[in-house]
Amino acid sequence: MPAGPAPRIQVTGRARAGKTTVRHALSLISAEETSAVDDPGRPDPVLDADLLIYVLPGASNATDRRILATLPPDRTLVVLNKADAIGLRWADAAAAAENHSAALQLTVHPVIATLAARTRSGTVTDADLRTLHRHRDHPDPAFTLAPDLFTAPAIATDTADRQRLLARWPLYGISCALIALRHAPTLPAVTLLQILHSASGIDPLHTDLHHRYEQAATRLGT
Ligand SMILES: Nc1nc2c(ncn2[C@@H]2O[C@H](COP(=O)(O)OP(=O)(O)OP(=O)(O)O)[C@@H](O)[C@H]2O)c(=O)[nH]1
Ligand SMILES: [Mg+2]
Repeated sequence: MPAGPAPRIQVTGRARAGKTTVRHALSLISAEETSAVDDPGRPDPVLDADLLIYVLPGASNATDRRILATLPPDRTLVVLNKADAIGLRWADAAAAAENHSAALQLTVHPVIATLAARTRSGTVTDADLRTLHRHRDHPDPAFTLAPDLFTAPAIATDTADRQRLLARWPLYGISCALIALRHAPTLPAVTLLQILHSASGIDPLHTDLHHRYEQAATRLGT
């Protein structure tokens, strides 16, 4: 490791973009979450850290583009968060991230921070697995489109189990797990957890962050 102070990291973006969730998903205990860049009552936060993580909530607007244009490209990572809400499948989120990368001239990583925050600290329990298996061959594909459809009492008698599952896992993760178990019913819990972790998109972001962190540390140490 290079000598010198540890690089400072700021996590920024609009209100409710997912700054806190992204920070947890990356286990960035020491990173600072700034005030929202679109808070009308406050001046823009001072973005002067060694490394900046800019969180977009599934889309960018004029405020995002205005701020991003002022940030140093070599110190800025852009997260296209809430990728589960972009289009119908992961490919749609990946395409949206590529479009944002081209428009912003910055690398943009599609991520589902809520799922990544769960997979990094959680486990798939036996109870989770039992509930998932019970619904793995559910005939109605719309079942996992909305929380109230997933927990509808009319579906089966295990409403409380489905509510418990939904309290533990974001709906996108449940949907991925059901598809995985439908194709491979004998999947063990640890493998299912790995699949969900991969599905969150967090690993490429984490790798890029690690790389940028090393570069920032080198800059500080020299
Ligand atoms: N669908 C979806 N929702 C998400 C995701 N990440 C965060 N959210 C939700 O977005 C809302 C805001 O998340 P936070 O992490 O609190 O966002 P924030 O930018 O820290 O919000 P403020 O600090 O209040 O500005 C919460 O309801 C999260 O559960 C995601 O990947 N997908
Ligand atoms: Mg927050």
